[in-house]
Amino acid sequence: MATPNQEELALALAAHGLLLRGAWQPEASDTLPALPDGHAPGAVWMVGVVGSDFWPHFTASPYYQDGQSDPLDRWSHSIGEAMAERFGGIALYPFEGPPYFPFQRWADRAEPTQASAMLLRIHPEHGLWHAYRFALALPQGAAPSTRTAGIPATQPAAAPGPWGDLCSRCSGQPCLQACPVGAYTGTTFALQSCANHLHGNSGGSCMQLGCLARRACPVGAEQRYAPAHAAFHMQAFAGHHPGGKA
Ligand code: B12
Ligand code: SF4
Ligand code: SF4
Repeated sequence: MATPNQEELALALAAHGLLLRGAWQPEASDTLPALPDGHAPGAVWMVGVVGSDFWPHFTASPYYQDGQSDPLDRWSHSIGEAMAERFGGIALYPFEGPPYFPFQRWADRAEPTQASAMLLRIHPEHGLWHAYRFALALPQGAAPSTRTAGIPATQPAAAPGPWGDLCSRCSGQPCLQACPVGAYTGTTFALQSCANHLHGNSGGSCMQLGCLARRACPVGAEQRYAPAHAAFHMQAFAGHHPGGKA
């Protein structure tokens, strides 16, 4: 099996509207599963989306159209498995768990993401408008040429303080003011208050255009999700979190 280079991987993913989001080199403490040949992975490549570029690819797929549950996870899984087989590795998914793989900590080892006041990872260019679909653990030799090599697994995810510098320097921190039910405090997220709002009569704006707090963030604003894409995530989120007692 030929070891893929970064360009090959990026090209294969681009056919699905997916992006290579950098890579990192695992250490024994990462306790990743072994590769099909029994060896430990030599590199883990993060695969995800930025903005809504992948949306037309996904909506054209049978997974979006078949009416079954969790279409985006099933779409991601089908591509992840195909890529893993093609490149002699294994695919690891953010949505399989608990226990979950620490995708946000992995992201910090692969690209310049940092903890935000919204707990999501924020990227200096993409802002909050990005997410991970899977990671590919590949053999030794598939070494990353993007940022990453050698960042230790034990390095704290966020520095300095509770958030990275983007949020610490952000004037007025509008994300913390924008939620109609104050679900974000900067260090916590009140899931049930959010769910109650989404299921109530006044939840329409969040449901149709996406989270008002997330939309208030000025970083990477041009990457905000398209309305149909945002509504899809909100429907999935509300579907998994019924309204009830706060
Ligand atoms: C469970 C889960 C949730 C839960 C709880 C989230 C939580 N913060 O605990 C709920 C249902 C609330 C949730 C909601 C959402 N989630 Co969520 N969620 C997950 C999931 C599946 C597992 C998280 C986990 O437990 N990981 C295991 C731990 C060990 O991993 P970790 O990397 O160390 O992550 C933790 C730390 O980084 C820590 N953390 C993050 N920031 C900070 C900051 C400080 C200072 C500290 C101390 C810790 C800390 O919180 C993380 C979770 O515990 C992840 C996918 C994944 N596998 O990580 C998505 C994930 C975190 N969610 C994601 C998203 C987008 C959302 C939503 C916007 C919904 C949506 N799909 O549109 C909302 C936003 C709510 C919010 N602000 O967190 C994305 C975030 C992408 C990004 N830009 O960072 C992820 C990575 C999924 C993905 N496919 O990309 N989520
Ligand atoms: S609005 Fe400001 S504080 Fe909130 S996530 Fe964006 S940069 Fe961070
Ligand atoms: S989706 Fe709406 S209610 Fe939920 S946290 Fe975002 S702004 Fe608040």
